[in-house]
Amino acid sequence: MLITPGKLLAKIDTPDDLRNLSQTDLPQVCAELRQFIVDNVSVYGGHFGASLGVVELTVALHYVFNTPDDQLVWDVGHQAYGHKILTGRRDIFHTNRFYKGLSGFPKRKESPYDSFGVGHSSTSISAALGMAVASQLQNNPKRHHIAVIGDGAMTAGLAFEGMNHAGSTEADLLIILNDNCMSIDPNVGALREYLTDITTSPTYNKMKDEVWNLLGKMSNFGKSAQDIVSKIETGLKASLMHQSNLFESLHLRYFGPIDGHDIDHLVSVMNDLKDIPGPKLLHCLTVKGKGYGPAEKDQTKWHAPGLFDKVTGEIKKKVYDKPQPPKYQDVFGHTLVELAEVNEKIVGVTPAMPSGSSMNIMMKAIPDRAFDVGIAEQHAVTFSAGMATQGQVVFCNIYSTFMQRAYDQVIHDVCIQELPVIFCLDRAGFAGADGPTHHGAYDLAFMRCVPNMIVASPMNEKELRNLMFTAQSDTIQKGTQAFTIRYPRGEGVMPNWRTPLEQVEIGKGRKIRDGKDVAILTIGPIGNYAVKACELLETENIQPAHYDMRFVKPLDEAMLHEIFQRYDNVVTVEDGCLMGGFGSAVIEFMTDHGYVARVKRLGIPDAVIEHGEQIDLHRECGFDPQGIADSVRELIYTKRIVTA
Ligand SMILES: Cc1ncc(C[n+]2csc(CCOP(=O)(O)OP(=O)(O)O)c2C)c(N)n1
Repeated sequence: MLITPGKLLAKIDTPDDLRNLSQTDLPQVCAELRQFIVDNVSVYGGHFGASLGVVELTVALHYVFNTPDDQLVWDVGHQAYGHKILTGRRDIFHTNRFYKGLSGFPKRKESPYDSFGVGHSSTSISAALGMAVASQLQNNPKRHHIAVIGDGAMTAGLAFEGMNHAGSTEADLLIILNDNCMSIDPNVGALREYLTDITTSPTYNKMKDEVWNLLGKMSNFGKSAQDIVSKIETGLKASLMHQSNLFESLHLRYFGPIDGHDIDHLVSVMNDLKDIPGPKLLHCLTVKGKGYGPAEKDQTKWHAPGLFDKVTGEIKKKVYDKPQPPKYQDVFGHTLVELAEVNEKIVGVTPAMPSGSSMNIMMKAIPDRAFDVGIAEQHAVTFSAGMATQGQVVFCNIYSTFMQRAYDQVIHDVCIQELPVIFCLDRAGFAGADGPTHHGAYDLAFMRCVPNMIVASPMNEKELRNLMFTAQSDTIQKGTQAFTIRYPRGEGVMPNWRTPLEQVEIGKGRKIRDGKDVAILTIGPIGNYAVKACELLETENIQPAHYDMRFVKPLDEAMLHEIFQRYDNVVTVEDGCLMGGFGSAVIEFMTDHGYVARVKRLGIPDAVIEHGEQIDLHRECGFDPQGIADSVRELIYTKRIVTA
């Protein structure tokens, strides 16, 4: 179903077309853009509320600035649908997030208007500052550089690192703080309180009006922008602002807060700011989900709602005639509460993903022992380490991809200090439609090489529960090792998943089936594909054995001895990078113990794998059930190369 754009939007093929319109047309453009996003996302899915909230900002930015020469960097990028639609991708927008279609995030390869690839938060200030400094070095003083960052993304250390540096430069950098008081869940922490204070403080608002009056006079009297700015600084902002405005203290000129939905005002303010040199911040107040009632009301649910009926606002849910397996994240959330009710030392930590990780279940059930620390993965890990030093049993849940940010903390603050923090890595393996910025491809490789770290992945819900149960037990908590449990996005395989909790022996795998022609070794839920592959192969009279190794570290050495003594053909399967991952660990074992076998490793190759349904990506990489079966056949039927 093709979505028809409104009259004005239909004529905007590039921002030049937008810039050729009269300013009085812009409210209409905004209305049509908003409608186009609603029409598309309701039918094809994707992120929703964030893009609706920045419609006016998007139109104003492309109207005022000379994109793509001026560099516009979106933080996270989940709010950039309007930007994509205005920058030549309107007619293929229905492919957004589909396999081989448009990326759900700005991506440098996709368009010259996507000045920086994003997906992880809080990169925009550093990236735009880098661009601004490069423009200075290249003697290009006319180019503008704009970072659009949400109040959620602003909570990360990286954003502050960028501002700290920016404030010491004369770079032409405009930071637009898109303040909607929301992360995916309600934003948390002292910064949020601070932003609310500025927004509601009569002193600030009076000052803001005076600042804008002066800026208004700038054009009337034709004074140079620099003069005006220094007047503002000395006259109005000097004492109070410098002392108490966070951004001013970092030497960023602070403007706002202004209504981020008033397109006329946005255009005139941005035009004024173009003439003000140096690093500056414009604080815009917006509403996530703006213009679509249900999304304004329940902003977390409408962050990425799935398909919905745009007229009734009803989110479409698949209907099944029998009970379905739960999502792994929900098994985590419920099991955590079950464990925490018995073990009072248990605490939960999430960096800004209460609903995404289902930590919200514990936040609701036992609020004083579950912490959302904001988008701050590094802090989440070190904070967990700190609690572990005091004997708390910490479940720190971080998406595999976001854990990449906290690697030093894992090594330095947890493992070197022998602290038994439990890391639950959600969205491990291919993340699906979110694409390469979100794939949890590297965790097995980067976790297994760290000393004092156990690395496991459950093949199903029961295994996840048992691993969690084991990790919080005294066996682990009185020891010196951290414990990583990684599991994927989406549903498991067991509708009846509330199984009794049982201790798992560390480093012990499970033989799923015996065989004679080949041994298939798997780690995690991808093992369920191997089960299907074995069924396929059996019909062809091939007898595969299947081992769910359960632990990548420590490996089940007894099991591996058995495997290499009995099988000449071995296939390893992992939903993770081949380099340094599970298959590599198996080969290391093989050579270390002098075994010789033909080993085929299946997993994610040394390439950026784009977005798509998980199964499409598994197929692309050759480890869907068919791909596993193909590899087994190839291994068995290809003649062994014997060197003399
Ligand atoms: C490093 C990192 N951690 C977590 C996320 C997951 N995430 C995506 S959007 C988002 C909320 C961002 O909030 P904000 O910046 O205020 O933007 P809004 O959605 O409110 O427009 C989060 C936590 C991420 N993209 N990157």
